[in-house]
Amino acid sequence: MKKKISIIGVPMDFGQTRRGVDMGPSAIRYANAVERLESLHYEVEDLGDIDVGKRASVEEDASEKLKNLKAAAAGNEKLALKVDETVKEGAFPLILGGDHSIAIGTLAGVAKHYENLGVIWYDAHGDLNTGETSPSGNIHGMPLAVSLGLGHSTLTNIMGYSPKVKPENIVIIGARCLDEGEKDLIKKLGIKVFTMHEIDRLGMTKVIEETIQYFEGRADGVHLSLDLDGLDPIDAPGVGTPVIGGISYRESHLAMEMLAEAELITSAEFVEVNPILDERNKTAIVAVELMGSLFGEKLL
Ligand code: 4U7
Ligand code: MN
Ligand code: MN
Ligand code: MN
Repeated sequence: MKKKISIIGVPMDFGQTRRGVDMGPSAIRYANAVERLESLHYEVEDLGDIDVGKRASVEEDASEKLKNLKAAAAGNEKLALKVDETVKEGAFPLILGGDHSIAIGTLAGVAKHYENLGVIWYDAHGDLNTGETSPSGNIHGMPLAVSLGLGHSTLTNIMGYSPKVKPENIVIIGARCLDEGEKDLIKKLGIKVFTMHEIDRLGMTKVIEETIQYFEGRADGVHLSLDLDGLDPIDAPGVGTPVIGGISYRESHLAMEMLAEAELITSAEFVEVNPILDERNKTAIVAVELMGSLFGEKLL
């Protein structure tokens, strides 16, 4: 019997300023996520959406550099508890975003179950900013730093422990837009990054082979945090912070298929799908197709 998959929607848009990403979970469900996974003979339970509460008041927002800090923290606390429950139950947590700030809650809920949780950060960005380095104050640019224990304590202390992940257990894939502070942090902590340069140069096959090898004997579980803006905006236009020159649809499929074959991934999230910015739900459809590959779908 295949492992049960528990789907958790997180209609969060507090981590950035463009509206619409809160509808990401609906768009992904509308693209038949549940049916797709069921067709692969998984037992799928859709737990519905986390109630992320209300956006911060204008006053609260103005008093803090991190935009919507309290609201984002509260939503992530709830998400963390729900994710924790699903892991305890022995199910595979599959989280649908929502902006990428939700990785704070996902990782808080997952990481306490592992000694050495590995993280694949599939993204155009590093999401390694803190209040000090962030050019925008948007929390969706901070979740990886927060999970390393860096940044505002309201975020780093979610679920009452910190850090959630160790720098040597992280692999970033697809980076092509890094802020200066993020570059410094990557160098200082020695975080493994496959930028677009390495993907072009080595090819996705080698990148994923090296990633799998890297986690062998190092991680006792691996979380995949897939920001749809890791893909090229031609293939995934419905995202708030698109960056040209990204990973192709085919390369992404290959990556997911190889991860499925290696049976490496123990939890996953698909984030930053914004149906208002999308073209006929294309980005949500791509997300669901990649989910299919990640869970072992094959043509023949
Ligand atoms: B995403 C940015 F300045 N680095 O911090 C920032 F370029 O979750 C973008 O990866 C963050 O989509 C993008 O605001 C966050 C910016
Ligand atoms: Mn991104
Ligand atoms: Mn991101
Ligand atoms: Mn984005």
